[in-house]
Amino acid sequence: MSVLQSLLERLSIQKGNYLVLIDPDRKNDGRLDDLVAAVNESGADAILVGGSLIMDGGFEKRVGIIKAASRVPVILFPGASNQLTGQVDAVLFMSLLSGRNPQYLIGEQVQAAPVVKYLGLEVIPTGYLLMAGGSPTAVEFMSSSQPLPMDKPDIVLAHALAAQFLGMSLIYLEAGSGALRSVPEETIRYIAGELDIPLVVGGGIREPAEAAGKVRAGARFVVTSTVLEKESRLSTRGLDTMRAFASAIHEG
Ligand code: 1GP
Repeated sequence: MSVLQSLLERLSIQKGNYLVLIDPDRKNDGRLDDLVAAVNESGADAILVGGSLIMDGGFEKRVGIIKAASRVPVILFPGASNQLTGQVDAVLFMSLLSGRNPQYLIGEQVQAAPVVKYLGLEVIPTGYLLMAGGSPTAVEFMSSSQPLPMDKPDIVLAHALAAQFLGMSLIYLEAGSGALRSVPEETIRYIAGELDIPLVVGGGIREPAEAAGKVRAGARFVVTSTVLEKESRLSTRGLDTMRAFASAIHEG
């Protein structure tokens, strides 16, 4: 069974899936084993790996460490086509549909497609919509694209529907890593009510209760990263945080 199918099947026993995003950049060197051990213990459903910018040549090595230690599926969430690796179970094959930069709409995908085929990776077509989360984000800067206004739900809906009609399997509503404002529940409710495909929501989610609110509003996948990076080494408290997110998201 595919990774996406197995995650979607979990939705018959839980309200939402919890995806822990690990940035395989040098800042996480030395704590990957602890992070993945916490994921394994916490009940989180899958790991996303990727980042907007990798500051050294250790990406592939770190993804290998994550994959070797993980007991849950590892899904690549690439910032660009140069982040492709075979050491994952699937790849979010994304188009940054909120922007109008052809490089991230189709250019990177053309570069990536033959490599993805060669690696034999499971592909999860994903419409990636960057929303204005209150501060300029790494994605916005790196992709030279404008985010969608949070307070214009019809604009967001039009993009989400376009993504669905283009055949995407998922829509990712992204407020940006460390966003001041996460995607509001009313926006999620509005979009989820009109769409036939599952919504992934991430960016700026700091509390388990906030994550549960996203699920009740209609998100089927919730992503966190920054909130877990606060722990310098992943202490018991870090594991407790991850567990609290997992159960809040599962229970909705
Ligand atoms: C970023 O949505 C993710 O792509 C996670 O955001 O780091 O704010 O949790 P945070």
